[in-house]
Amino acid sequence: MSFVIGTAGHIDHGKSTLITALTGIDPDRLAEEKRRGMTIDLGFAHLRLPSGLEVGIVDVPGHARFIRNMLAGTHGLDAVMLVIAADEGVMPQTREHLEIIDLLDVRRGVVVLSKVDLVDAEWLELVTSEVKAVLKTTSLDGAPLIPFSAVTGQGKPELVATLDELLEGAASRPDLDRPRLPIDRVFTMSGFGTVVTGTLVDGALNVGDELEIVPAGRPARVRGLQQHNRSVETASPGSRVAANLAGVEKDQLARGDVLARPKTLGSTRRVDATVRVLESAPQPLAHGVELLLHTGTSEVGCRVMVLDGDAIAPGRQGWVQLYLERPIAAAAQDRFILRIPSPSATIAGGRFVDVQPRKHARHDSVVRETWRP
Ligand SMILES: Nc1nc2c(ncn2[C@@H]2O[C@H](COP(=O)(O)OP(=O)(O)OP(=O)(O)O)[C@@H](O)[C@H]2O)c(=O)[nH]1
Ligand SMILES: [Mg+2]
Repeated sequence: MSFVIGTAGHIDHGKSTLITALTGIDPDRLAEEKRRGMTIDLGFAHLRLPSGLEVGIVDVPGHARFIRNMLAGTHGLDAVMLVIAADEGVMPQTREHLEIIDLLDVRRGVVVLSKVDLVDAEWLELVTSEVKAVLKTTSLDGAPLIPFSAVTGQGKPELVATLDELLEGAASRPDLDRPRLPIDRVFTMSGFGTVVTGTLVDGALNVGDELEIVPAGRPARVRGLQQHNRSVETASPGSRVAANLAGVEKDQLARGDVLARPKTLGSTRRVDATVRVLESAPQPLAHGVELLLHTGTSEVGCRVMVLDGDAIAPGRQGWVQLYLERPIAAAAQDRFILRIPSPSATIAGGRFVDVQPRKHARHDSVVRETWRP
């Protein structure tokens, strides 16, 4: 059994430093990241917890400009570590990442109050109550808060024990015998060729599997598999996977593509979905608006058709049909986020209900009647 934990939180609050403190692995691998001292793209590490459980860790950037990378790293998470610097407290991307976690319905999480070496007890108390209040209306309400310092090591044993407790009751990801690997990284390794990485869901992958790249429809064969830097014959759902592929070049693949068994995963340009608009949304979700849709590791422009009314107000839920700019791999029940491209803001999120729907007329009563819970 293996699980995937992600980080979340505002820029410079200590996410990557925390991962290094926990695992000994620096998740910032790009030269530009090292030079600028900030995360730009996703980083990966792994950890064996005291229980023996192996977890993959995904580190995300906090900078608002790289939110699309954060979104690609936040699919398939079993738990999240929301990192909030004790000296700064709740900041804009603390809130935005928390909203995304909430919309994606990640329910297991821990808040790491980092940099506690920089504050006194009185200040820590103030920040703690601020954080508890902000969590209240989200899926992380009541999550444990752990004061932590990468400088003194304070909080590290408690955090590791808490991660074990969070995952103790977690069921492993379902094996639907329909493996999907939404790709988050593509690179070449000399002597091996094309390698892709991702968080595997819905089924296992085996060395030798003949797969299809969706939506392009191109075939690829699994030449080798790695989990946590070890070669394996089979990778199980719910784990971080690196797959060495034969029959496909690096430039024929990109983040957002999905590896699946041939003809098991459709691609689509139209989806029916249920959405919830954020209380903090800068505008209602209006009929006809053009937004960015993020699901799995993919990002695509879309036009929103509101099916019950002209707009869905902040804080409300409703039904929509989304028209996508280009086909993406999608399955019913997949979660997604909708963002306003400019000025960039998260507005809503939800779940696909039907990924091969017919075109609906406005105010289509059939939709409402068949979908109302
Ligand atoms: N004093 C102190 N400094 C810390 C601690 N953790 C991180 N820092 C410092 O805070 C700065 C930012 O840390 P990072 O780990 O890069 O922060 P981040 O959240 O990964 O930032 P982004 O990836 O850009 O969002 C670095 O200079 C760290 O050395 C801590 O516990 N105590
Ligand atoms: Mg970082």
